[in-house]
Amino acid sequence: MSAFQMDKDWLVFHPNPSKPAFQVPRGAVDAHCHVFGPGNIFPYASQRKYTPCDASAAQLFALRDFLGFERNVIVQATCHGADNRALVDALQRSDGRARGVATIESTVTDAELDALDAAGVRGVRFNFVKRLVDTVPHETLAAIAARIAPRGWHIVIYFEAAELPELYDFIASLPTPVVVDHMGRPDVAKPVEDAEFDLFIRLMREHQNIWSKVSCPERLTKSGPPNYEDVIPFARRLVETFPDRVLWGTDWPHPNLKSHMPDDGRLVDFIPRIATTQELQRKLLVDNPMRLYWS
Ligand code: 0GY
Repeated sequence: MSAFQMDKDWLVFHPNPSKPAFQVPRGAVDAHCHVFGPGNIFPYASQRKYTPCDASAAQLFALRDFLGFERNVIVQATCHGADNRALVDALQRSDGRARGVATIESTVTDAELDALDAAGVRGVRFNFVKRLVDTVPHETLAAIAARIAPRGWHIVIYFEAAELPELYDFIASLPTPVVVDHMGRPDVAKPVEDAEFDLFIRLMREHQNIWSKVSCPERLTKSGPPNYEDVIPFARRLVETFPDRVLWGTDWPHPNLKSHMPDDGRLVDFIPRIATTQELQRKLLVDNPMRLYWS
């Protein structure tokens, strides 16, 4: 029994996903997923914008094994604010098979950063999605970036495509590798050659330190499951233009989806449709995440 009541319209992750038809390459990394609570051990943050269902490290690792993945990158979810205890606990239970991306405040001490690093944290997340977080000034984020850069950590950024023009210079100024969540959330109703997505392509072309997750067809689609046809051209364009700077993740347990809950097995079957050769698949699932998180 959780100490928290999940939101009334919360969709719980799929209870029994299907076995993927696509066999991921040996050593594959699910490079975007979360743990939630459990709330009776790791309480949700008071400033959270949603209350999820619990989704434990044990459940995440069971899904990892079921889908055929070897490793996870666990990204701190906004419902835990800057309290990274659930994340750290999951990393410590992973036997070195998970790395983490934390949320930190500018008041964080060096000793706290050391402890996060020892647990397996390799990056911090800057979130600009207004329904998820309160705004943090760019100067504060720049100060955090300066603190983590010497450690060899990187920055994961979450924003929506309409915000990119005003964030462009800030993102371009960051001194570390930068990983953009979910392709910068393009509006997939627009053509893949639209000026909006072109701007994101330009950002990556002009800045070799910027990477993209080609994740979340279930979040971006307007045509819907199970095929997510409308998302394919966007993801393929990134995979084929920047094969060495793309990552893929399930986004389990899929926070804040309202239209449907994906079958995680079918999400894995999406991979060969966006990375159409074995070489592209190996880079996306193994070489790129290993370079960023395990070297
Ligand atoms: C995602 C997407 C979402 C939520 C979060 O940390 C979070 O709360 O990332 C979202 O609601 O779009 O990547 O999990």
